[in-house]
Amino acid sequence: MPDRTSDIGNFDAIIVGAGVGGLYAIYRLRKLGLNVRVFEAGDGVGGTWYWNRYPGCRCDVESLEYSYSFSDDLQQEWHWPERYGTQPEILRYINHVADRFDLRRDIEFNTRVKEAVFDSKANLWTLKTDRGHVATARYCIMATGNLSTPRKPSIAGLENFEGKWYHTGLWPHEGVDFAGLRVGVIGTGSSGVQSIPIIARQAKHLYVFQRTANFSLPARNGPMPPDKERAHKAEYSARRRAAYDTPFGIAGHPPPVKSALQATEAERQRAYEAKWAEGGSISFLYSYTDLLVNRESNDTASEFVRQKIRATVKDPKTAELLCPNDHPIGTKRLILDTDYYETYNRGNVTLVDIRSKPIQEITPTGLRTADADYALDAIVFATGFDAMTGAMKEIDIHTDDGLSIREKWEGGPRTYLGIMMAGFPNLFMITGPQSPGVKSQMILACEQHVNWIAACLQYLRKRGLTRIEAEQDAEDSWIQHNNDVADRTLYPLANSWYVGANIPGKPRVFMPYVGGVTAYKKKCDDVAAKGYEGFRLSDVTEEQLYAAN
Ligand code: N01
Repeated sequence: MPDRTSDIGNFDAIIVGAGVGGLYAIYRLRKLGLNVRVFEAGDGVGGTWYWNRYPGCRCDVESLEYSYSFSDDLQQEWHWPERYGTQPEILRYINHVADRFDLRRDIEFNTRVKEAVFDSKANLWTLKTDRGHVATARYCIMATGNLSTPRKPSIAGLENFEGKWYHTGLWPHEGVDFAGLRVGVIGTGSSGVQSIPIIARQAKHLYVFQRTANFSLPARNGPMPPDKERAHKAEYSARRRAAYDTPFGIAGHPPPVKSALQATEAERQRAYEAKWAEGGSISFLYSYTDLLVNRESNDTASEFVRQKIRATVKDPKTAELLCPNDHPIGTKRLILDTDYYETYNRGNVTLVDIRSKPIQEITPTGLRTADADYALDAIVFATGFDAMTGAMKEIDIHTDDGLSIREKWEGGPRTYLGIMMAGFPNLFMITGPQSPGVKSQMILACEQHVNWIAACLQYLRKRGLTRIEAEQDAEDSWIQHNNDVADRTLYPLANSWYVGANIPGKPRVFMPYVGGVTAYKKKCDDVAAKGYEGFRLSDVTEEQLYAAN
């Protein structure tokens, strides 16, 4: 373990992050015969599933879909015990993948990359870590994740709090026992909504501090039916291929055929009831063709869910506070829950509206809002992440001519395809901003990017080329296209992390690509087929000669 600067050598590629994307990148790049090294901040693999160990943490995409497709043996032999994987199950699966494909030997754990600098003459990236490593590589692949920079709000007084506090995204590995405690949960996004029912069952009293109500649907989780698993596995390859022909990268949901406004009120109720009973967010949003593009259509679905909340939560005042009214359903990540709304019928749970009565400070013994004091033994921040750009900006990424990511992205992220950026040669991102990653099945998104990058590196090698860089024009038009597509939808109406609204001061820019997985993959494939259209490919020695003359 280096305790001062130590040069650990030169690699063909350095990968930052050993989550789902980073691990698959090791596998693919090794197959090309490349010499890779990975730096990972945690002491284990898994990325988001390594850090988010809060009670109730579970994937909102079904297990048979949310898994790697690159090895048929792997997908056939792995058994998912439930419809939706729990965090421990998914982490066990990722660890299994790391072992089965012998991926750990290239990973440097407990090591956070602090700086990455590109030397344009040597055509090399140099990375420095918090443990003093210095390593160089021709290619650098950022597999740093989209929801990997936890953020808690700066609330005065936290340092004097005598109880314990936690962030859902940085949960203690040994777990937390809330039995007998007065607990406050701040935040009602996916993490809050998943953890609240579990914490409520343990705590003496739970106070939920809600600023904005979110839409949540029942997950209808349950044991995996053996016949479903068998049938799915029998046609796994076809299903994986079919997933690329869907907007969200998830197969098995027949696409809707008409507008919500073409259906009668009674028809709509029947359709929404069926989806509500079935569980799942994609199927619900797939009820009609226009729920995410037409406000009037969306209102019918939003109101259906509000009625469900009113019918579930016994106290009418609490029910009304839980009814989202500031954004169309689906324009923020649609949450899947188990017993979330039911939890507010418990005697030991209180919903506190901090929109009308904001938190003023944390006191040594609890939390003070504009109109009351709450005595608390523990506080849980379920307050989210500096999403999509946070992890990249935490690393000082720059080139030797002075261009830095922090400056380039000052007004919001700028990328070509969410894979590369003009001005940063040989620097790839896995599921970067302006790609559909977070709006799709993440493992499929990671595999698609890694496959694209691997094919690109192979293409370069075959032609004796050593440098690839996005062209400025291509980047500008991709961003314009992203914005045009987003502006045709209802997404920008929500104050979501998709637009950075949860981080004070973050520029309001719509970051994910919402044109759908099918269109996006086609674009990536076309770009490659046209010899990497929109990228400048070169042999650095030619550039050096050019520069020298
Ligand atoms: O974070 P969030 P998350 N004072 O940003 C509130 C994925 N994920 O960790 O809406 C008071 O969604 C904030 O309020 P507001 C999934 O993609 C997936 O829950 O800003 N409250 C909001 O209620 C998800 O979307 C899974 O007004 C403050 C909450 O904190 C993404 O991760 C599970 C506040 C933050 O919600 C992020 O989810 C978990 C403040 N100063 C996560 N600041 C599954 O697969 C923020 N809040 C199921």
